[in-house]
Amino acid sequence: MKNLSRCRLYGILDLGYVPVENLETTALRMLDGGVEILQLRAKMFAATEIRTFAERLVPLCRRYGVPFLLNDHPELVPLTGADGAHVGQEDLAVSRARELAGSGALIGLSTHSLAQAMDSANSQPDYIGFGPLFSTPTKPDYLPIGLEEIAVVQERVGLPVFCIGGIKLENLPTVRAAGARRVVIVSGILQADDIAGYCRKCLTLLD
Ligand code: TZP
Ligand code: MG
Repeated sequence: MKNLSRCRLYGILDLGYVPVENLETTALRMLDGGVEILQLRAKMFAATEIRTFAERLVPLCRRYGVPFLLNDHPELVPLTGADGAHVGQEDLAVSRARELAGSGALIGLSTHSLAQAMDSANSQPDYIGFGPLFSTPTKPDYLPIGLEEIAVVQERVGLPVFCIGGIKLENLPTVRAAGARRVVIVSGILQADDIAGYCRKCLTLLD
């Protein structure tokens, strides 16, 4: 499985954008396009349903050697064979998520400011998300934090930093120019006519 520090493009399969019947086909398009981490985000589904979705996605991600993470639900990691879970500032603490997910699981943490990013040194996730950089309908209640702090966060936080929020192919050069090395893209990928092609173009810009 690919080492997180070598991953540049992190895709989230968000069931707010994708009907459940397209779960596997969408995941396969993302994987074919080269996403290097895949997360399932299913905010409006119960844990029992998320468990079955995860069981469907784990073998696909395994085939590509791509880490498969669950948004929230670290307790489902040992039950589904997922590689880890991602928690937000308002969710379970990273340490508790690690206990539930089991040893060796990857735990990611959302951060929304320089202060939260710096504070992640205390909770020791495996990576942080940093954003939203731009306003985004995927997470509408959060204030955009802009591009100014990306470089300093990457410099000071001794973890892989994945910039997130409103990132699309069109603004990726600007995000790169601000210093971002790794990004998470949700709606840009999921709303593309050619998902695999879109991912490939993003990867080229991230090289
Ligand atoms: N966390 C911070 S912004 C965001 C999340 C989950 C949503 C990113 O989605 P999009 O569609 O790429 O803007
Ligand atoms: Mg959460």
